[in-house]
Amino acid sequence: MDFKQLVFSGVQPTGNLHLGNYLGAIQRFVALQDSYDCLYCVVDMHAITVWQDPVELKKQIREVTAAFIAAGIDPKRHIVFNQSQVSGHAELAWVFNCVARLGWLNRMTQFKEKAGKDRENASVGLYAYPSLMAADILLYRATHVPVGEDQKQHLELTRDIAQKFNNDFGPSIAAKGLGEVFFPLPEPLIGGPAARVMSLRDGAKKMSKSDPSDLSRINLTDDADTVASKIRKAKTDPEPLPSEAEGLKGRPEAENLVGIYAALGEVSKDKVLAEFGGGQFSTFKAALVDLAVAKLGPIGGEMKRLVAEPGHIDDILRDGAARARVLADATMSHVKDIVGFVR
Ligand code: AQP
Repeated sequence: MDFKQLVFSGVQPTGNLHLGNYLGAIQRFVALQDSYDCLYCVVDMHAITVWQDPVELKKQIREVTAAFIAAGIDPKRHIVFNQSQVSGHAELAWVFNCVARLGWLNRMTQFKEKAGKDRENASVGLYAYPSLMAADILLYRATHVPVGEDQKQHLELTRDIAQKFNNDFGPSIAAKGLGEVFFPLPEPLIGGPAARVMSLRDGAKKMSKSDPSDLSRINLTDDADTVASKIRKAKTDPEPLPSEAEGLKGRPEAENLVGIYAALGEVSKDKVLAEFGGGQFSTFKAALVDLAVAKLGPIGGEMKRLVAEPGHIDDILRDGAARARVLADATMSHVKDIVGFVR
């Protein structure tokens, strides 16, 4: 069956939006706007799978929305909204909790990392997070999902859930005249030189909102001096930069900084190394500071301006949610019929 090409992706309002979120996700959301109809969601229901202060959560929902708009997402041409305003996400997640198998969820590495040693004390929501993520995407029968490398496994699970739903309910889907399959198997859009941006302090750890060290990440709202100081302090190794990307193997910190430069400058790593290969890190870092400040400065400035007008952001979210609800309600009516609920 041919599905309408549609992009869906989300970002959690869990504070400290950083360069990894920008290069792995938001910058790519912006680029997809000309080729697809897009839904970009502030996934606040995912955020509460770990404790969030209610006052802070509201601020962070508005901050992620501001980042979307400041980066160049057009909320009139596309749909920008927060998840909790569209009840279909929770409804479909429940159906998917009954489709997904315990064994599948047991394999999810993100749960293991986030729950850590205190697994017994993790929320049920954190465990069931991938079912809700599948619901986010499939509620709109989205075909393409731009995400960072860390979300690859969850995307695979989304495809497994879609496939099992299509198989389990195949006769019911056909009996309702809905074709052979109801849900598409969405394609992850992962790639580019910064699909996994690493911590500036440790090339083996991904850059993350929850890293206790602020020096590990560049926040989108950091001012120019802070960006410069974090890049200057970023961990490197004693060798000069290689002349080709191949030479970055086994040098995670160097590879990370070159990848960041390439993604910000929208060029290949080889092109970056053609310019900086053989040189010292200090020269390269100075150029990276200039590029990062030129690219991120206007976004951070615009975010600060937008969050000062919360009423305007709330209007954008309400309008987006109303438009998302129309699509979501259509899917949920079919899902309820397919599953056999009376409505
Ligand atoms: N380091 C990263 N490199 C590339 N992409 C990244 N993403 C996150 N970190 C990196 C991508 O950003 C999008 C939004 O992520 P999220 O906020 O929904 O959740 P996350 O992946 O859990 O982000 P964090 O920063 O690591 O948060 P914490 O510390 O709370 O776990 C996704 O597309 C993600 O792939």
